[in-house]
Amino acid sequence: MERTYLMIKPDGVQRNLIGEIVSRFEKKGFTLVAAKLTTLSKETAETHYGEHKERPFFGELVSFITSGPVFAMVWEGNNVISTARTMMGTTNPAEAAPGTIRGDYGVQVSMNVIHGSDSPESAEREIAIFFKEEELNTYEKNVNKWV
Ligand code: DAT
Ligand code: MG
Repeated sequence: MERTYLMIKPDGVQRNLIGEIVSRFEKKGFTLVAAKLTTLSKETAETHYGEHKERPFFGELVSFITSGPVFAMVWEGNNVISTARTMMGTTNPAEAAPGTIRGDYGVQVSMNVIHGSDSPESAEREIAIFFKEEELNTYEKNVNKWV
């Protein structure tokens, strides 16, 4: 069973999309393992987005992601890392397919509503940045055998 780190960015929080986005992953059948509304420090944001530190948009990215609360979540399920990325849509919302979260709600590449881990390695790293082990709820649902 796989886990991923998903984060509704400040634009998604302020546009009242938390419920809508959580609902999509619930309805898909994935299991919520942990969630909290939190405001990132500059240090946490720079660690989380460390792979992009040489990119020209890094400063803008860090300043945006620390500009207001984010909704940090861990979700569990079969193949949840790549399925969540598919449900999110491509990075640039202008090109993201209708029906995806970014395709339905995003407009600008720098404010694209949601973050999702892109590999098992990044999921493990990102979950550890945002949650302590004891905050991760492990529980069984029979439905996990069906979806
Ligand atoms: P993703 O969030 O789809 O994994 P990424 O890891 O390539 O995309 O980039 C991280 C975030 O950085 C992305 O969600 C939004 C921002 N970003 C990416 N490319 C950008 C660009 N060309 N201009 C401004 N912001 C950008
Ligand atoms: Mg990424």
